[in-house]
Amino acid sequence: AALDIDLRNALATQQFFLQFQPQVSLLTGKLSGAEALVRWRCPDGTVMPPDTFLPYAEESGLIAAIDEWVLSQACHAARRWHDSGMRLRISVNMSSARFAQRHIPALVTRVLQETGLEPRYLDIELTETAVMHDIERVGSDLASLRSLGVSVSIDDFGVGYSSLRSIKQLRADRLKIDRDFVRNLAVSGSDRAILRTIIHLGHELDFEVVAEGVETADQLTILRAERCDEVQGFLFARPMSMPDFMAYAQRFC
Ligand code: G
Ligand code: G
Ligand code: NA
Repeated sequence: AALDIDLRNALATQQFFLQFQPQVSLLTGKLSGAEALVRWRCPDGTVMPPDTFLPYAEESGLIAAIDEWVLSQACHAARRWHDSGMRLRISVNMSSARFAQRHIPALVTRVLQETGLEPRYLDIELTETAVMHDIERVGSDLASLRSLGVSVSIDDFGVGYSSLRSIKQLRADRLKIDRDFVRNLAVSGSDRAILRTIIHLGHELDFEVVAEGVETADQLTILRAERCDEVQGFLFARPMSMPDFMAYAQRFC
């Protein structure tokens, strides 16, 4: 309960902030966008990663307000990139709890209007587990988002509970391969076989495939050879502040 009050206060007093981690296209070699990642700067100055506080926010229901704040801030940030000539996409995480409330398409419509961001530059990330948990309801919201022109990515793909049969029901644009499959890529033949299979299956079903947690040049070489579309990870950059990301993007372009 104490943490609940802290989180409410944190939201009210702007203690949350976003960092941005680049996503790079292996097709063009260019920056395609960034994932927005929320952090909490506590009054004592320590910065808390999302894993430490989002579960509590989900329990108390405050996650809805946090995700809304993140979405709005992230779209404002992308709008600023566009105003400086950088046509980059922003990826925003949405919790499953938020989706369960069914107002996501309306919220996204409102935030796009407020920020003037073109819909195709917004990507909504939802975990595989969240989608599969309630494929009927979530699926119809995903379809609504896509009809707005917003893209949808299935996050942490491969560690959830999708059966091969249910994958074709996923109404999404991208699969983000969980970093569990990337970690041992260069040393494990079976991990490489799984990764290759996910990429092939994804392409056959018209998904783009993104790999996260790319840390080494060897991993990148393999991902390129296996025709992965996009990569994200410490090899390129850690999540960065807005000014650092803009400087990075200007150097990259
Ligand atoms: O940034 P970091 O790697 O510590 O993030 C850990 C996890 O927290 C990520 O897997 C990500 O999905 C989740 N996360 C980060 N930012 C947000 C956010 O703004 N909203 C939601 N719902 N989840 C987030
Ligand atoms: O699952 P999701 O895409 O939301 O995860 C993003 C999280 O992963 C961020 O919190 C980020 O800090 C972390 N992350 C990003 N790149 C790497 C990486 O190359 N290695 C590791 N270990 N973590 C990463
Ligand atoms: Na994510």
